[in-house]
Amino acid sequence: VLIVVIAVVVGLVLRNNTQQLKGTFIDRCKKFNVSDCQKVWDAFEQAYVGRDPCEVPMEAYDPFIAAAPFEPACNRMMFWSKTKDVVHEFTAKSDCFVTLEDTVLGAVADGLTWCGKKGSSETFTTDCPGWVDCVNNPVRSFWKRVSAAFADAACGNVTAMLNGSITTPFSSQSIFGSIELKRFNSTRMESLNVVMVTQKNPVANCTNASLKMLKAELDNGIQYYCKEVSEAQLKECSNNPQITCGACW
Ligand code: N1C
Repeated sequence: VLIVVIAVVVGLVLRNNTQQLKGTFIDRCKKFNVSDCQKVWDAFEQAYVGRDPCEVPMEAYDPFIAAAPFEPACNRMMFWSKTKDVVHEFTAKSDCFVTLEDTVLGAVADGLTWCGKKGSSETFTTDCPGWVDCVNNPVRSFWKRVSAAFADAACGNVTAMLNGSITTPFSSQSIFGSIELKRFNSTRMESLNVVMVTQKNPVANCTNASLKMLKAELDNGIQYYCKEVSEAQLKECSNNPQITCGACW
């Protein structure tokens, strides 16, 4: 028994970064009933392994997009900017809305950090470039590429949650502003419904100047709406799934 225990402990210690990240990735992938998660992992890994971690463009993830099965959920797609926690607290409790992280495309990597190194076949999870250290880092390029795929699929009435507690709820430099909004297409989409999430003393509402830029960037033919919803109201809705889907705002 002791020998087995020692062997297991040594095995765990030797388990390297590649295997840890891969384990998490594959476990999450399997929750989506994907038939070949190894294939999805291989496509993901080839984007950055053996490369300089500042030289991974978003196109490097094209094979990953091709390998990961993804079906759009018309009228239920939820985009967001600077509201990650609020959005997920809200969507976790019901199946009314689907964020990118609720699909296999986003779920496999949510909250993770990874990169490769020139001349190595390993995946590293520490000492990787941060979001702003260089533009073409593996994590940032990943989110750009999967966000583009998610937005390309946007159909029907689409929702976006923005943060009414900051002075500029819409930023053209965010992934929402620079990638997703630009790919919304009026042949598939009816409307964009902005939900401005406010706290007790809102800093911004639907009349905020930054929203003019959003409207200007929106494809002609897509209806634009904006509604202010308090965080308290959102909480109430998510605790009451019947009203969450249809009549929360
Ligand atoms: O730059 P943002 O917001 O506008 O990006 C949010 C936008 C959403 O609509 C998502 O579809 O882009 C997509 N997206 C994610 O799904 C996602 N999950 C985790 C973008 N970024 C995502 N992250 C991490 O959040 C990412 O690693 C980066 O650090 C933030 C970007 O969030 P933001 O600036 O609030």
